Formats: sequence, C-alpha cells, structure tokens
Amino acid sequence: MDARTQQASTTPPVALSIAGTDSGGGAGMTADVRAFAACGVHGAVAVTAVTVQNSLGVSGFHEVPPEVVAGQIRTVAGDMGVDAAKTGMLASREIIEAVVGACDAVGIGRRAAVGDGVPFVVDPVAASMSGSPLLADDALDAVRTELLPRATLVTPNLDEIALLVDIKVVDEASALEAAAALHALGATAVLVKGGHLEATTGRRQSECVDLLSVDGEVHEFRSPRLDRPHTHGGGDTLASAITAGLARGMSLVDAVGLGKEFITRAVEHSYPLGAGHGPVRAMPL
Ligand code: PXL
Repeated sequence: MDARTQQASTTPPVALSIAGTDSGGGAGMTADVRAFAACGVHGAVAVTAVTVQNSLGVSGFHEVPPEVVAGQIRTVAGDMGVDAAKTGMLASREIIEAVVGACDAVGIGRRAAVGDGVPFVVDPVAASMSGSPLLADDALDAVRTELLPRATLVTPNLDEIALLVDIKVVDEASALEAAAALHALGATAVLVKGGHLEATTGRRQSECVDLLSVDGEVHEFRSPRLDRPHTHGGGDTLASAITAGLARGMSLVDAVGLGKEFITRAVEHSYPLGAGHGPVRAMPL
C-alpha cells in the first residue's frame, strides 16, 4: 500500500461532543468538531440544544428531548466506539440525567463501582460570552452530583468556579482552593482556566495561566495574554483539543499541553465575523 492509500484508509480515533449547536458556527459543537478535525480526530456529536445565535449573542434555544440526547450517545458508541467524550452546553437537569445514564451504559467516564471508563471531559458551560444562560439554575446541582464524579477532567472558567463552589479566584492560592473543592465533588482532575482573571480582578495580566491539578500534583500552563476581541468558542475549543489528545491516547498532562498550544494559536488567528465577537480559528499544530 502506498503512503497516500494508507493515509486514506487509516481510521482516526473518535471523539464525541455532547453539546449545543451555534447557528453562527462559532461556539458549541460547531467549534468542537472543528477542533477535533484539526487535531486529527473524527468528531461525533450528541446535540443537546439548538441555539438561535449570531456574533452578537444568543437570542433563544430549543432543548432536544433527553431521550434523543441519550439515544445519540448510545447509537454512536454502540457502532463506532468512542475514544474520548466531552460535554458543553447541557441546558437542563433532565438532559444531564439522560447524559449520565447513557454514558454509564456505554462506559464513558468514571463510575464508583467500576472505575475509569473512556476519558470524559466536562466543560461546565453555564452562560454564553455575552451572559445569556445556557444552563438552568436548578441544573447546577446535577453538574455537582452527577457529572463531576464521572469526570476525568473538569475545565471551568472563573465564573463557572464561582457558580459551582462559591470561590472567587483572584490568585494561585484561591485557584488551588477551587481545585480542591472541585476534587471534593468527585472530579479526578481540574483545570482552572485563568483567562478571565483580568476581567474579574481588574489587574492587568501579561500571561494567561491555567493550573491543572491531578494526582496530588499541580501543573502550570502559561501563554502570553493576547488582547483579542474575537474569542467566541475559545473555551469549547480548548476542552475539545484536550479531548482529542485523550482520544489519541495522550496522558492528561500532555493532552492539556496540546490544548493550551492549540487554543493559543486559535486565539492568535481568530477573525472578525458579523458585528459582534468573531470566533477563534482551529488550526492544525
Ligand atoms: O462557549 C460556550 C458555549 C457553548 N455552547 C454553546 C454556546 C456557547 C456560547 O455561546 O452557544 C452552544
């Protein structure tokens, strides 16, 4: 077989995005699938909600029935197999319950009695960039009690940390306190994303520092802080690149390293689109 035929016939690993759509193509599963593809992974999807959205914001959404969300997960996993999965917008407690039921059934994520399953990245999306809620208030508890105990990795930003564990992260000590609180809820590993530190503290940051807490160790990932207005889909893209790394069999630390490099490049090459915030650009490394 020559190299080209071999490349064409080699099946890539499969990553599953359990997330909402974005009609503007910037965030959610649209961003996830682009990041998967750029990281050499086949993207499958279980759509949780359809958002009505453009670069200016989210003006509404329609939830997919929970049994249809669960059906997408089961039917994909049962046929092609899933090497890693991630969640984004989950919209409601009922959808979270359907997702964990289906994930347990197909072996995605950890289960107390069984241990580690397929790597499961939980990006605890609560709101859009412009502040529109993407998760019902009464669903936060299901994120804490149902999703986090199953998570290989949880990737909250500082706003999501405040919602989930009521800690205001302002420095490394409070970031580690937040990581400990998320471990206590059952997350195996925690990535505290520092990208919003400048906005929450008002202190100018020259770097974007993300802290990964896993197995009693803390790993620091630093990048220069790029002042770009077009960062729509940035969180989704980072979590998806990490998920792709895990699907490819990387260690968690290496997958987060890949994710950090990937998102830094994607922000650097982000582009204006529409009158509001344009998206980051998924590019192969
Ligand atoms: O970036 C968070 C996010 C996730 N999923 C969907 C979104 C957004 C932000 O707007 O629309 C569907």
